[in-house]
Amino acid sequence: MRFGELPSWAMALSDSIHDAVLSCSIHVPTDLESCNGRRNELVSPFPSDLLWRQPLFDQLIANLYHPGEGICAHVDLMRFEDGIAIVSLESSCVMHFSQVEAEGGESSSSSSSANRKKIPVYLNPGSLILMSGEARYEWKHEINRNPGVQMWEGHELQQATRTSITLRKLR
Ligand code: AKG
Repeated sequence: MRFGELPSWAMALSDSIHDAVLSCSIHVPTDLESCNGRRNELVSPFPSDLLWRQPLFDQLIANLYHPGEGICAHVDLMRFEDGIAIVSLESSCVMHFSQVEAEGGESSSSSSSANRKKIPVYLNPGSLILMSGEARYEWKHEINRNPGVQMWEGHELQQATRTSITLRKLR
């Protein structure tokens, strides 16, 4: 984990992320619940006010996962600003997103949390996840790599050692 001035390789990675965001817009569903629906909107993957802040990131964590290891569902700490990037390396995996429960709302019952929909996102080596706004604050992310077979669209994922680099900005 590093805070403050990032090592030169991480600065280079941060520059690449900046350039990648500048050069692309993506189609996103207007409603995350309907990922397979047709209602799409063309947007930049990172709001421009975040993209041009200085520095773009000043904190990094590198996580190393052995086969069978993942990370439980969480929203990143509020000590970090909006706008988080995760680069996924070495092994494919599936990251799931699930909506944060409303306090005291209908989702406080155990049956509704069991039924809460999880949105799977396939990450191959080199994938970049950008989280901002609703995705950063209102959705939890997790990687469940239980020992055993992991499937994606009918194909078995070969679990190997996986490394991720998460870049964030301290408040
Ligand atoms: C974290 O470090 O908070 C993460 O969510 C890392 C996720 C990943 O390994 O892709």
